[in-house]
Amino acid sequence: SNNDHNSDLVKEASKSKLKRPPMYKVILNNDDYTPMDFVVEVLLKFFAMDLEKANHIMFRVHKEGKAVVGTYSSEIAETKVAQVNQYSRASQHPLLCTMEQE
Ligand code: TYC
Repeated sequence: SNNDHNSDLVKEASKSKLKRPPMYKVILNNDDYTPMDFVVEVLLKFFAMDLEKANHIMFRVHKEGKAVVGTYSSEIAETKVAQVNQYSRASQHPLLCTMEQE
């Protein structure tokens, strides 16, 4: 329609200014060694979940191999990944947190 053409032109004219920043999924990965209680502790400590949600996400990772725990800007996602991996290594667990662009 005419109006669709108009909004395409408006979008085209303002492409570089109005593009939203990329968002990143923060992912928790399963392993055979990290205790379930530690994973729940991490989800409570770094992702502001309640105990019920933390248990649900932990079991999803355990059964399916990985799960998205949150979606953030690049800066926040990088900080979450670094915090979780540093805390896990300091606690001598192999728990791995990663990120990928949405
Ligand atoms: N698979 C682990 C176990 O059986 C538990 C676990 C869950 C580990 C989630 C990592 O991200 C993880 N102890």
